[in-house]
Amino acid sequence: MEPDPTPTPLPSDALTPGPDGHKSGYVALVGAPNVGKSTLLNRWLGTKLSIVSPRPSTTRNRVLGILTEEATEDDPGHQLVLLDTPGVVRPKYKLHQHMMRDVDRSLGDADVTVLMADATERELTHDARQAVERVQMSSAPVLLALNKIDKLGLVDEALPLVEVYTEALGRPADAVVPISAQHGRGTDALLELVLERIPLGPPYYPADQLSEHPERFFISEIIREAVFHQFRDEVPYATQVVVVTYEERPGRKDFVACDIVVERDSQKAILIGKGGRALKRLGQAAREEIEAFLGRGVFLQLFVKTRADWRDRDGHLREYGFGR
Ligand SMILES: Nc1nc2c(ncn2[C@@H]2O[C@H](COP(=O)(O)OP(=O)(O)OP(=O)(O)O)[C@@H](O)[C@H]2O)c(=O)[nH]1
Ligand SMILES: [Mg+2]
Repeated sequence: MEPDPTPTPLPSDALTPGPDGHKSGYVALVGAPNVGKSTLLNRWLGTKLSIVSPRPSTTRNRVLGILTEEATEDDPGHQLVLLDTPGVVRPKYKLHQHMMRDVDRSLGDADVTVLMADATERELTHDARQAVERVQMSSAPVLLALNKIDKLGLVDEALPLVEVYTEALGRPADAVVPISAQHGRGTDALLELVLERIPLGPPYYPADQLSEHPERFFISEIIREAVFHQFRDEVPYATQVVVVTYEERPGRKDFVACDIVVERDSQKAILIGKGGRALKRLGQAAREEIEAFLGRGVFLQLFVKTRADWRDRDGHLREYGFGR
């Protein structure tokens, strides 16, 4: 049997409206690859929802996380729908075009945009400039988050970068906040500034809902993350993971079978490794993460397949969920 996907949002009138003063809205996290968008999403949610790796272009979809603060006597409560997005790049493959569509879609939905930058940089990289250009097309307030300040001796070292961004944006950001998403510095202050700009409104989702993607999505992402950590060069970029079977079995571990798709037989050989050892190690690492995420035991089966140039083939991209 197919486990139920996480429920989709209820129409807001099906939910009890929040008391006066309740706020709700969408927050897009946008920026060049590797600046720490997914790390910030996870930090704010207090849980690992979006995959993270030291290499650029890890995130390939918009990843939605729901941050709910229920009303109390002193606080009317709020619900922020956080949208982690793929790092902005100049599209090289059709896959990238789909990724950039997710960025623009998120910017279109945003009540507030958090434009993230790497505070250790002194000028705009090409990708960062592209990110600014996309952000300029949205009318939402823009908060500039200078991330990775833990790598700076003094926060002031990031000041020249603020000027660079002001010039590129054509105006000052609504606020500039130095943060360390990894260590949790400045992230509460940034959240407060976001919340100040979120409109009044009822919650969109039930209070206990964390996301709206099906469990299958997170399973494939966890395996992709493990590939990013275990393999180098082009392999992680040429890899897509498809959950082929997902069965809950009463009294037994869940059964999950996945295809790991790569573009060339040489990449397939690398993923499998001598005597299947690399694939075994990958399966072990991914299974542990999946079990921690699902909170139950999993029997994981991985198959490696070659689909030439899937990143540029419409049929394959559709099959893997891009372009819907
Ligand atoms: N030192 C330091 N490293 C950070 C911080 N935030 C994120 N990182 C690291 O930066 C790398 C990229 O982080 P991600 O969160 O995957 O970045 P991203 O912006 O989502 O990247 P893409 O999905 O590729 O666009 C990872 O190795 C993180 O651990 C930070 O505040 N300080
Ligand atoms: Mg990311």
